[in-house]
Amino acid sequence: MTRLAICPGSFDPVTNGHLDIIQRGAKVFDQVIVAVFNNQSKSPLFTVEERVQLLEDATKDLSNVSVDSCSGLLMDYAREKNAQAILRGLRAVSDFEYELQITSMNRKLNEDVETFFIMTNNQYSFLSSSMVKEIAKFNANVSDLVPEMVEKALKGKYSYVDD
Ligand code: COD
Repeated sequence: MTRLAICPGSFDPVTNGHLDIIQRGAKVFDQVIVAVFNNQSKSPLFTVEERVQLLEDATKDLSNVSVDSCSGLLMDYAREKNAQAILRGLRAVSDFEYELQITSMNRKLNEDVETFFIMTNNQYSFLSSSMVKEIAKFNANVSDLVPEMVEKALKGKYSYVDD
């Protein structure tokens, strides 16, 4: 049986923290689908298409990882794909409550899909897409926080020029 995990998120934009989780998940599962959800409540900076493209570029060397976009319920998507697992990252205690809520709701919607958590690498425990956007807006260096394509895309969004 092929073990398929879905790694869902907003990925607005993908960071090295997300990639760490995706890479480690890809070592354990046969196949990983990174699913970009359009979470309107978060007022995204990047369109879903842009987020998918950045993720595709960032994961191009991982042969068992693919990227997709979806709307609707995660558990409906998991059922449609015949996935056995959901893959999420945990950074700090502050993530726990939110993750517990999502996981409990998802389990109520579909008992057959297990959620697996991967503890983030310490080096990325402070890293979030929102923080990256906030500092990129003020032209701070984000090169060790995000893949190169994302750094370029952020520069494009905030339209500042290199010195
Ligand atoms: N290190 C490690 N992991 C990280 C890091 C980091 N630095 N940063 C983020 N992560 C992890 C997050 O913990 C998460 O597991 C994943 O990476 C994606 O993060 P985000 O922030 O891009 O994604 P979220 O939390 O906005 O995703 C929310 C969902 C889209 C999964 C959620 O809203 C959802 O399931 N929506 C679909 C509707 C649905 O089914 N709702 C019912 C369940 S509530």
